[in-house]
Amino acid sequence: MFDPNQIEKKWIQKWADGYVSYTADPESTKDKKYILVEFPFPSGAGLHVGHTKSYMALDIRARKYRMEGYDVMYPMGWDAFGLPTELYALKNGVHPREATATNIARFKEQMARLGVSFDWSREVNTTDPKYFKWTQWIWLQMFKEGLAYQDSTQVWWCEELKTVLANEEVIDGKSERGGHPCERRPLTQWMLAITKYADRLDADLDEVDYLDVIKTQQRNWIGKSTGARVTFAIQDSPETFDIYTTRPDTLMGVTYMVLAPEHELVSKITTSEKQAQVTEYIEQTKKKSDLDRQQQKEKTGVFTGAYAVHPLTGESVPIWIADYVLMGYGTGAIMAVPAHDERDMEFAQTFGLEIKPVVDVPGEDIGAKAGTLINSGEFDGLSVSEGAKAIIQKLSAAGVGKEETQFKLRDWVFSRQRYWGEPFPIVWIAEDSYPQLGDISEYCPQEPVTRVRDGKTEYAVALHPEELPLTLPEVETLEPQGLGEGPLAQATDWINVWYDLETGRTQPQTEQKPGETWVPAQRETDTMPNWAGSSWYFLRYVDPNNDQALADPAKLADWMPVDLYNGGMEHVTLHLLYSRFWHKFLYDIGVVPTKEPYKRRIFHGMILAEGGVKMSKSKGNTIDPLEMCDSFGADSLRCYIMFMGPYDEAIAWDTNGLVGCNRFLTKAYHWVHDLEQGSAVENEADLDRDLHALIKKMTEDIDSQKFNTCVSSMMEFVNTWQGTNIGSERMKTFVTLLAPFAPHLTEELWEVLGGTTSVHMESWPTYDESKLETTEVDYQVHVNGKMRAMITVGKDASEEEIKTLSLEQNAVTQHT
Ligand code: ANZ
Repeated sequence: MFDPNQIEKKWIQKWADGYVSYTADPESTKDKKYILVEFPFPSGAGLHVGHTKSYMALDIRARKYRMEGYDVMYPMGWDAFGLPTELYALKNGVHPREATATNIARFKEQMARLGVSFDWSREVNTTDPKYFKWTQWIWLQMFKEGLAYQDSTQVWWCEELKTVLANEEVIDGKSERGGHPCERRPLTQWMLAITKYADRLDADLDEVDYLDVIKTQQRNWIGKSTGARVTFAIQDSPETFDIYTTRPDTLMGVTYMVLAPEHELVSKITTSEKQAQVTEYIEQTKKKSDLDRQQQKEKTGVFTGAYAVHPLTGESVPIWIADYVLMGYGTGAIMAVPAHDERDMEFAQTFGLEIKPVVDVPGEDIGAKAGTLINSGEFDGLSVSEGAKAIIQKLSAAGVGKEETQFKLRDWVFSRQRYWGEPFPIVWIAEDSYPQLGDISEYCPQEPVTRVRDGKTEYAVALHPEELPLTLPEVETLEPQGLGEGPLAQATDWINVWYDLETGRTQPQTEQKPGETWVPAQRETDTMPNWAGSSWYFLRYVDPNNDQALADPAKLADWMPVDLYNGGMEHVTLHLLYSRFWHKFLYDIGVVPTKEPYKRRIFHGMILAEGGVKMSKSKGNTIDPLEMCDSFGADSLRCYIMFMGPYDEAIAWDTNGLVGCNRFLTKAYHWVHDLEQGSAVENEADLDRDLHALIKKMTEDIDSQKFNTCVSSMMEFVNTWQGTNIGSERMKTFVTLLAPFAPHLTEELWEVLGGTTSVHMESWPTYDESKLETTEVDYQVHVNGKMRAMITVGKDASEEEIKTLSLEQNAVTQHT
């Protein structure tokens, strides 16, 4: 009887005892393949079925590469800092470190049940000080190069809770905890200047092999656009303001202007009778995030009472404020062309503003960038692109406009007012100490980073590299401390240190001042966001225990770039972009050998609940992969998850399908065990053709993630040939093909077939092209237009032979 649990238990134990090794061999001269799957956040909920899909799929790829003779690295680790652990710890009164350790242990135990060939010798954990030492080190290099700076950004603030909240903690403007009202407030934070890399992050996408949808996501997020900056004067005022437009060709269709409510000009130009309304509107805007503002269908706004002067016609154009214009993009001000922009159209219709068409667009789409200019005076008759050129030329001659490239990408808000993250490896020192810094300028960026505390300017200075890792202090409570400071603000003994201006070393202030060159300093109480540790983890797998460098350059040269990277569709924008940015920075400072971290990036489609809806705990429709392993075996689960459908599509769970895969493996099990008793194969050529076709199909389809067709082809082969004695050599070939999909069962079958070493160390079968050729042909025999019989003849049969055979058929003779 096929008992998957017993077989799987047996092989898990044998593997643990060293029967097979998945450790990438540092000494190997074989060609290398680096297969990477996103490392999980070890949540309290344990492994879910979505995780298993990608681990299993890339496991199949890793196993096949090994069988093809590559030295394969397929590592795993833990993305373990972050808000969910902190909130969980807060709720349950445990330390986040403990919660993390427990969850990792659980995840690891669960993963061991899936038959995935991870190289555990390379395990990394972002919360391990030996790891985050290097996260801090990388940030420090960015700080010194001037890429880390401080700026004020809008954050969610909850007055009731006296704390900053993360986006995830605010739902419809209310705090998730307690449902208190929240509003946007400015807060000074650490930023990373990713925009300095915007152009390269866009352009270098040409050099990588990502799925098209992924490249598009990256490009959209970076949002490179070309257009013009145009300066508008304000009537009866010395003030001017700039707008950014991607459609300079529509300049003659401008009927009103809009400033973002936060625009600095608003307070200067608003007329006294409009003041109250404008102030009220600005207050309302504070309650909305940028995303809300972009997505809302209804347009709102207020007239400021002021007018701008059209730069070409001199006409006066009313200036409004409206929240659909964002402060963070372009110049925070627009020229509105309702005839050719949907948002402007909605706004103009709401407030009864003029709509003036200036492009004769060819179709229905008013915003189409095509057609000829109309109602545009001297520009009439020009195409939109000629029009744009001519208008920019005219503006530029008058000194009020020029061509401009813009990116949607914003600098990265890189601090959190939270506990469970990496501390920043700097200290703040007061301005009176700063002039003495001359000789340690290597600890400061050229452009110093400053903040103002108690009316005094303070300077951020780097810690000496040997001060790393800077670990987290113990704190009384994880509750935020109010006024925008995180839980670290309580750790005064940790915060207040002596800083040596000569060496960048620190000593706690609880000890005596160590010497002349030591000045009082404060540690930073913000921590890094969860994205930090995941922005470079793939580099650490290459050399996880190195304490001299984040990884040995020779090893990086051996392994980088990652050959194949898989993750969820939800990570193909931010995580992918952030890690590409860090990698490019590390390339620029000579730490990594390649411009791009990943050669190929793919994603897996979601597994939906039965009925095609999203799985969620609250709906109680989740599938526990471990339960499925217990009931059907990990091998059946693996085959089923691969069999469900195209890898990148979202597909609904169906337990019947899992039962079917279990049946397939049961058949294979019995066939191998009863091979000798099987009936003789009648036509060897047919058998070989099927077997070699299967090898070819699987060789090609695994490489292109068509795992579902691999499983169905194997099923077809078993259905056709089971019960026959195909001979042990051919059976060994079949078992080898099945091995990446059903790693436990195939070990067992391999043993039954006489194998004494692991099937996973066998070579991947190759097919013989000549065996694929069909040796026989089927013909229909028709008599007076009706098909009466089928005959099979050798493919080289002569016409005469075919005729003779046809006439021998009973069904044929009866009708002639
Ligand atoms: C006039 C115009 C006419 C526009 C037209 C579009 C169509 P993308 O392509 O996304 O870069 N815009 C500029 N700054 C903005 C801001 N801070 N908030 C909201 N909208 C802003 O979009 C650029 C276009 O979005 C710009 O071109 C501007 O509207 C608007 F037929 O100017 B356009």
